[in-house]
Amino acid sequence: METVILAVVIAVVVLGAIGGLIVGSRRRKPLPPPPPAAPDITAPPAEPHVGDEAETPRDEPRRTIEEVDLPGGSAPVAVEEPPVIEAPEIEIPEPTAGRLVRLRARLSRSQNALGKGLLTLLSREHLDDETWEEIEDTLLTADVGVQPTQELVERLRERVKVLGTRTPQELRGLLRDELLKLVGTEFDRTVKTEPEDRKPGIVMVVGVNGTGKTTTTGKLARVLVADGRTVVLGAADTFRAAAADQLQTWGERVGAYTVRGPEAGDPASVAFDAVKEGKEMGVDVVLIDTAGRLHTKTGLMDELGKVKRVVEKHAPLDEVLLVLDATTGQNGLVQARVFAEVVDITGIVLTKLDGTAKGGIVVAVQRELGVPVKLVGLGEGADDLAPFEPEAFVDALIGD
Ligand SMILES: Nc1nc2c(ncn2[C@@H]2O[C@H](COP(=O)(O)OP(=O)(O)OP(=O)(O)O)[C@@H](O)[C@H]2O)c(=O)[nH]1
Ligand SMILES: [Mg+2]
Repeated sequence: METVILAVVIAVVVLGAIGGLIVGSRRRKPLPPPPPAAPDITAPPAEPHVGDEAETPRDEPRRTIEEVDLPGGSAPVAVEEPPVIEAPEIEIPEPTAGRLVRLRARLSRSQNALGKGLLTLLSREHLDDETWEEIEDTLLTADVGVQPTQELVERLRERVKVLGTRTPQELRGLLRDELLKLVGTEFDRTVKTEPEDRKPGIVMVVGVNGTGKTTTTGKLARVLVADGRTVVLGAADTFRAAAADQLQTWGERVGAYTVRGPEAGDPASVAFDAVKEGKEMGVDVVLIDTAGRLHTKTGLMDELGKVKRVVEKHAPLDEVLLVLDATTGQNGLVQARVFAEVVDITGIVLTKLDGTAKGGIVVAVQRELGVPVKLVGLGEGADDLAPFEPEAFVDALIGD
């Protein structure tokens, strides 16, 4: 009996599909309020189209094909409504070109003492020894480092002498020149994510606790997505479940899938799996976030070495980014040295440059490792990560 009723219902629905008569659009559930960021929220609700009416109303109890006992099992197929998949709301991050220029105000504000301070000192009428000492102090306070400071002061002294009388314009040009030389314009600062011979590109992010690794990994995923690339994230910080959640949240915002492992599991195997899944999914880049570790803890540093070796069973890493908190100053150099010994660092990310006057660390750390600063973090916002451009950086330091 029940079967007969079901069959009749189905037949009616199928007929309805043909006639376009049965289920009026008014019977549908009201649409949920649109997500705030969806671009089409201003559009009026779509008009019903031919064939729309054939859909089983969403509030109707759903029947599976097994419940419908019809010979041959071919007829009910027309009734099966495709599952309603709610597309997650995915953000389209803003493009990365010129980001440092956009964030320049922040740099200028925090690095005021360095660039403008130097300019003011250099503008003094009499550049006596005391003034040169002040210039030196300014550089040292900004963490430029002893050696680079001495070099810079020496060159400035020389050039100022040659110049004789100086206009403010000349001084600015001279300082810009010398600072640029110090920061270095020769480095290749692109983040390597596109190996020629294979996919995906593999990037690992390392550093001590709280420097901004996970945030940077999330921001970098956004940068890549903005550039039209597909990304898988590897949550190889297995110390805390919250760490994987944090990364996954970043990923979800831009539609990047996150590979995670059990809490307290082996980070190397999560990293390995992330690359494996990235390969299988055919994505462009796999970004691996690692747990913060003190460079003084040998066991943890060994573990990091292992993560790298295990991932390299797939392919060599394209990029190992060391994340340094710019506010920690010279201590960052010690960290850099130890990390570089364990995993070959290919690029430095300097975070929290918005909150320190110690921008000179850019110079010091590059000297220390012979590796370029490739990215800088200039805030907690999702798009506050910028490719490092020496010119924009120096301009921000000394102002226009
Ligand atoms: N102001 C500012 N804050 C930042 C920047 N980058 C990261 N942060 C903040 O620094 C804090 C730590 O960031 P995380 O990304 O969790 O650091 P982590 O290195 O992953 O930390 P662990 O995994 O615990 O070692 C967060 O509050 C971030 O918002 C930056 O460039 N500027
Ligand atoms: Mg983290």
